[in-house]
Amino acid sequence: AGPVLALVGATGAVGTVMVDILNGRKSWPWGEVRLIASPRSAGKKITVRGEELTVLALAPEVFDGVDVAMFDVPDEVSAHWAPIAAERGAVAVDNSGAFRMDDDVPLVVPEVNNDKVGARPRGIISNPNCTTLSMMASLGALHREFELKELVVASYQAASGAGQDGIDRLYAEYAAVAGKEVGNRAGDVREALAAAGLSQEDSPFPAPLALNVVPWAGSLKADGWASEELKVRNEARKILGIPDLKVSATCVRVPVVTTHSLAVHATFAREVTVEQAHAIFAAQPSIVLVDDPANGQFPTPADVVGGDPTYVGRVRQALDFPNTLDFFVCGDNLRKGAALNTYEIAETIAAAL
Ligand code: 11C
Repeated sequence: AGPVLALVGATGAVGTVMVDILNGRKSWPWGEVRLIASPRSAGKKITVRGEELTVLALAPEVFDGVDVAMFDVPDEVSAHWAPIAAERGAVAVDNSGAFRMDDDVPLVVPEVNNDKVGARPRGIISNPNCTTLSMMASLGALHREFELKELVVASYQAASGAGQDGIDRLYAEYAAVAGKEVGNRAGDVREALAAAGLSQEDSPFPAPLALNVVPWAGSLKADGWASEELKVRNEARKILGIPDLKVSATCVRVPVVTTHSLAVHATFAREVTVEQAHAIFAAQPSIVLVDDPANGQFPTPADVVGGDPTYVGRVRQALDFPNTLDFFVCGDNLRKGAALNTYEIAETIAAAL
């Protein structure tokens, strides 16, 4: 028959992309798939590889007989249910932030540290934050050759990082400003949104996102840092295995539906040329190098969304910083940034069963 795969959060923004990934996979090791969601979504029908499945309500018994349970749900749901799945014999692969920094939970990006999948004393493996993930394949590949020492990044994060609510809000804001000449006077975008009945308090973002950029993602932490910025720092250190990596991140939300981008400024122990970096990126199966600015060729979210690889371009040797590269990365935050990486971990586990 083959192992049993469960997907918890099957009806959410990431869960929906996960179903798409399951349907598109060429090789298929699984004998059974169980789709699981909150009682509110239970009973829905979703087709997986030609078979119509009924979404099951989250309950301890649904994990009986499951080999790998993928969780695409909020932190508090994972915190409660992933250990229950593990107790019932499944390996939980969790896309939330609930366990990522726990010493006894591996945090895995297959291109970088797939060797950590086997060491899972709690039966839980974490999937990184989508912003961190979008730059890991490129940084991991460079780190192997040149030893990463310092990392300064600015993110350009899509609305879907905030889930379906974020997508819905961005579309509603676009509709509210469409055809209007706003964005010329402080406050006029807010006024246009209010006139369309969109109150700021109801938004998942702390400021208008249409015709704007918002330097904030996540919750407020000590000394003015946003939780997202600290996740980038802490998760990058753990995945790359560089506990003292110097990291500084500024996370910014932009009016893009899906695909996170990052401007990366990375300093290495050894000199690295653009040609060397190009060769390293081009050799990675999960990276697409798009770097021909003379012909207007560089990665943009609109060209990348819906794809599995991460796209890298604008590779430059920093003029005033030794051993330092600047480059730009785009990755679909719902695919490699979330569902695809989780599924790749699940596949690795299945291969070893
Ligand atoms: C965002 N990266 O774009 C966040 C969403 O830790 O998994 C994912 C949060 C997380 O808002």
